[in-house]
Amino acid sequence: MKVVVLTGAGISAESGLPTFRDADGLWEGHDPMQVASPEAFEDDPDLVHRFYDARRTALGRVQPNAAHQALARLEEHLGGDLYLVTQNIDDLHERGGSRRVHHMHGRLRAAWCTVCDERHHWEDDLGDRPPCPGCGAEALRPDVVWFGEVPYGMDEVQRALFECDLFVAIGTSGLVYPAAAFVHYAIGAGAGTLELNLEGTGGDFAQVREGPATENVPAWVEEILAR
Ligand code: BV8
Repeated sequence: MKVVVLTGAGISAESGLPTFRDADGLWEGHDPMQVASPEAFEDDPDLVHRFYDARRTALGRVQPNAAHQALARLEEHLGGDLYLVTQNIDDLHERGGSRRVHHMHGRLRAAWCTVCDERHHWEDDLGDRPPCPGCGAEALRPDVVWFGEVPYGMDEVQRALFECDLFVAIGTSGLVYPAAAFVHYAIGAGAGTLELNLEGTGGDFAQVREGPATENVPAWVEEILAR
């Protein structure tokens, strides 16, 4: 059985990382377009660096949770029949044991040089304009996909969706495209669809299970492993 799993901020919420839209969410006080768009970076790079430097620091203080760890067990069991794509820029899937994770919106612990186009693993701040380790230019930006930018590896994602038998969305509000359209690609491919979320988002899923990810995801994975 070929399975595609899409995750969003909700899977990392119980690790202590705020989501975007929940009450005290990341967008609280920030208009997303003010901190997550190339125009914003052009207008006020200090504000944008402060936003991502703070998230990179917070990421250093949290650990993966039972939902991340359960998906790593599912990868062990399904091997290449599992395609895990995340909107999250945190590295909790990898720290939870998943080896193949596609970050369609980029990574917080990576810096991208806008002069030599190289990407570098990065755990420190970028606000103080450190030089690019490759070319020395002070032109590093967070390696994240901002609004209006093309998500990474969409061809590979679309191929996985067209070939899957089951599509599962975990902890995502389904408000940001193209990720929000994946369920429709899967339905178009004749696949089953399942949503695991704190509360249903009203999307076109055949099955919805409400509740915290750290309960619903391990329970669902145990069912697949027991088949
Ligand atoms: C693009 C990186 C062209 C940075 C992010 C069509 C219609 C309308 C608009 C558009 C459209 N197509 C494009 C657009 C424009 C735009 C868009 O979608 N705008 C929205 C606002 C309407 N999209 C773009 O600009 C995209 N680019 O389209 O390029 C293109 C497209 C395809 C092919 C070629 C070219 C780029 C979008 C990427 C922007 N970057 N992140 C950063 O992280 O700072 S988006 C960012 O917001 C996240 O990555 C994520 O994608 C989104 C947040 O959503 P979620 O992860 O779902 O989080 P949220 O807080 O909303 O929800 C959390 C959910 O979890 C809730 O449902 C909650 O109930 C649940 N939950 C909470 N706790 C728990 C839980 N569930 C379980 N357990 C818990 N404990």
